[in-house]
Amino acid sequence: GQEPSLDRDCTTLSRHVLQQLQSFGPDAQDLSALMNRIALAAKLISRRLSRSGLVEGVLGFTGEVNVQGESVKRIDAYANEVFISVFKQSGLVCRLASEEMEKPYYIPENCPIGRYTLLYDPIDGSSNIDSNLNVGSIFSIRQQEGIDEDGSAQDLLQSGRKQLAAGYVLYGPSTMLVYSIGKGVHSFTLDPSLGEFILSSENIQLPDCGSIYSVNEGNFWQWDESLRDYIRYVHRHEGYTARYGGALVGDFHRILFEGGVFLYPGSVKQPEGKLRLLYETAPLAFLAEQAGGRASTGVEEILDVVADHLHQRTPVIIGSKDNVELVESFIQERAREE
Ligand code: P6P
Repeated sequence: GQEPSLDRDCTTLSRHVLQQLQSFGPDAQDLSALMNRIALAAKLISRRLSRSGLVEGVLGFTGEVNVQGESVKRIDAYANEVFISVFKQSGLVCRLASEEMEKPYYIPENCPIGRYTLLYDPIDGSSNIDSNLNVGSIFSIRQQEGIDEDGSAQDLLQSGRKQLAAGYVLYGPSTMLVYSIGKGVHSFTLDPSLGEFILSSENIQLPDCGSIYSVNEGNFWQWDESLRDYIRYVHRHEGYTARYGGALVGDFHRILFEGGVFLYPGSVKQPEGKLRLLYETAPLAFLAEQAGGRASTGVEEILDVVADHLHQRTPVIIGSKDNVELVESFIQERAREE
């Protein structure tokens, strides 16, 4: 039955991580401490976002440009700095890799004792801030494997199945943190009055099939014919509804909780699609599989992709098993004809 509300109020993030791992080995303690650091970063960013538009420095541009070639809004730079400073103090993370940094950043104080690498997108969908719509942070934790001399971070390019933990923070009407350490997917809601993330859903499971498809149909003419076949199909068949917020974390969160499929396909101009593998699609693919769903590039599982560089992009089809398979069937159909 439902735990008494007090118990639920006291299931904080760090306690939850320890509970899951049962064993209190070094990994359990480390992952619990790391999730606590993520929570601290999330609280700092959430607080800043709640003032966006009021406080100088949250909106507007720094004039710099990130790996996307997008002009960096101040909040992206601020959020990137938050993760760096929070994890400097952790003593656990030796290296940070972010969309906002061309090369990974080694935390000198923590190396070489640091056992982990954090990969993250500090603020995803920052263009949504100006219209006060949701944005998110995405993170992935991997083992620190040696010190790469030339900073090419070859060890980070291994498949997403090497991830120890992954998740995201959704800065929406409430701030939610959703994570997995390989033992199911769990969500926490920030209680600002407590300053704590309190457990809200455990062992979230994606339904095998859902009615939502989430894709930017404005790119329709950029896609391969197979994706257009899929869109024509869902237009013609009852029971589908389109939802697209234009920010990955919010669009994925909707699929995780309601079922269906999110797609960001490749296009003629960008065959690899727009979204980054190591700190966007691989962490979400980790969650999707942990929640009983799937994440595909259209031809292979996202979690099997081995990157050839840090900021590599992949096409992504992610969500309920049956919905992902339906999209793939159109891709396979066209491939047979070629
Ligand atoms: P489009 C936001 O800029 C972002 O990186 C993701 O958060 C989002 O899923 C995607 O790009 C939206 O791209 O081309 O649909 O505007």
